Amino acid sequence: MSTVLTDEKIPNNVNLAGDKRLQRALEAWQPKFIDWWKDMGPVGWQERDIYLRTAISVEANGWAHFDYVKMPDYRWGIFLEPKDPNRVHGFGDFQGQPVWDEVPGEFRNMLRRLVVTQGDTEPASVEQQRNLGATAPSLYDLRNLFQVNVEEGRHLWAMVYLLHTYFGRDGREEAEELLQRRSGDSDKPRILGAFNEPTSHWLSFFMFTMFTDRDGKYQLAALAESGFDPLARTCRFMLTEEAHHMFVGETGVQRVVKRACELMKTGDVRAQGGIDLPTIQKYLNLWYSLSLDLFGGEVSSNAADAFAAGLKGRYKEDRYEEHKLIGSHFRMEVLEEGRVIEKDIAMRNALNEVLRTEYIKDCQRGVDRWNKTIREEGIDFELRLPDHKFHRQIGMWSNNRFAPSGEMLDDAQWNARKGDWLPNDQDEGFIKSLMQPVYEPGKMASWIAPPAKGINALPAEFEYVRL
Ligand code: BYC
Ligand code: FE
Ligand code: FE
Repeated sequence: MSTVLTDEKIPNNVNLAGDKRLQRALEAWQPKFIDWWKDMGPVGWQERDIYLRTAISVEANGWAHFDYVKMPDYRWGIFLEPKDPNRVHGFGDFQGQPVWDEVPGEFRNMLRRLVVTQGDTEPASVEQQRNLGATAPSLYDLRNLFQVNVEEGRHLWAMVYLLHTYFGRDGREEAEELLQRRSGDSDKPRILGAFNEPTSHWLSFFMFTMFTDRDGKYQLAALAESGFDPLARTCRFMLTEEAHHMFVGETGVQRVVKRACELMKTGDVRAQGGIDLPTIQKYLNLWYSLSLDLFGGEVSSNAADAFAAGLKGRYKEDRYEEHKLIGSHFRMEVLEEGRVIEKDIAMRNALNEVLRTEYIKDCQRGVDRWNKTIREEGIDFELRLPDHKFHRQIGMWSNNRFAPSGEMLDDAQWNARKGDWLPNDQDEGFIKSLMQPVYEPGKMASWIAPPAKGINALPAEFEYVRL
């Protein structure tokens, strides 16, 4: 089960060769994926050798292989964690019963919607990032961008495998549509809000991989609990790769912050070609709030239904004692008669908020590490996560205005202040003016500090992309 036949057209550990129909269907989808990759994937660089990691199995040590590869030749494969034959539903109405290897008819639509929504984000992010190769601050960063891109491509494969294998003709149609929607397109946009936002420069890229990929971590973790076993097994392996995406984001921002602090000691940060801390705070506010929206409404019957059906659990269900959640409540902020109050909400309906709350704690840990860097540089400044009600476009808070402090504002107050809290055209113009490519091995752009170490124990001046 865990052996990988890398000489197959589609590397996999699911014995694709043993199911000729499925193999043919996926081999028919493969050239469409490659066409999409060439049309909508990274602009330029497709013919270059990039030092990339490729998943070759699910063995804890040895799952990844590092070597130079041209991106269109990347071996996108299908890898599921090995099956545990004794696994039972860990939560919901079916708790304790054996997990499912087929899709139960009554939950088919709900499950398909979850798989399609998850799948849609993967190519969307590649589309959002496609132009960044023109302005990378170093070869190290350029390589990391492409690493993230090819792995999001593999995550798309993971969801397409589920669609083709378990959802028949509808699944095949959905798999086609995943290659047809386009990030930011007004006619056929990607499904979720944040995945239609432009990621037009590297500061946004780092914020995206810090905050938006972290939504990926939490959503994948919730789906990794699924009683639909193939979904759980595929998400578990995807999480292994996800860790690197968040590393790219967290350390990317940390290096920008470090550089800002260094430049503060010798004069005006912007004048010296750096990104000042207040501007970094604005992009933090933007991408954090966009990413909070990805958890859905605060009170959600969809979330309750998915939990009841055993399809989507909480972050690390094992940490909890009780897994049915009937009669329990979650205390949270709600909007009632125009006022923010605390209230007990039936737990199953509050599960989007429960997951978002875990996510917020994780984001805070990252921000704490950035603040540690600032302190170590001897600078008196603190980056902050804005309140969860700030700048929301989905859910209960989306019809009102809130300051980063959480204070409710009227439209006039909001309009007067929003340029202090979110990037304005000037900020965007300034950041873009800094985005000049640096493609000499080991060299860095003016606005970012070098990484603490290279990739795969290689030195920072390694030629991560061959010119
Ligand atoms: N934008 O009951 P509600 C990743 C819709 S990221 C637009 O409040 P629900 C990655 C919702 O669809 C992880 N629409 O929410 C990261 C529904 O529409 P319908 C991606 C939104 O359903 C970086 C209506 O509002 N994975 O992997 O409980 C790079 C009411 O919905 C949004 C998943 O999302 C939004 N933000 O929860 C690459 C996991 N939010 O049906 C990859 C699968 C809500 O009434 N998805 N709506 O037309 C889910 O679990 C759920 O669909 C959501 C929404 C958590 C997204
Ligand atoms: Fe992903
Ligand atoms: Fe990711």
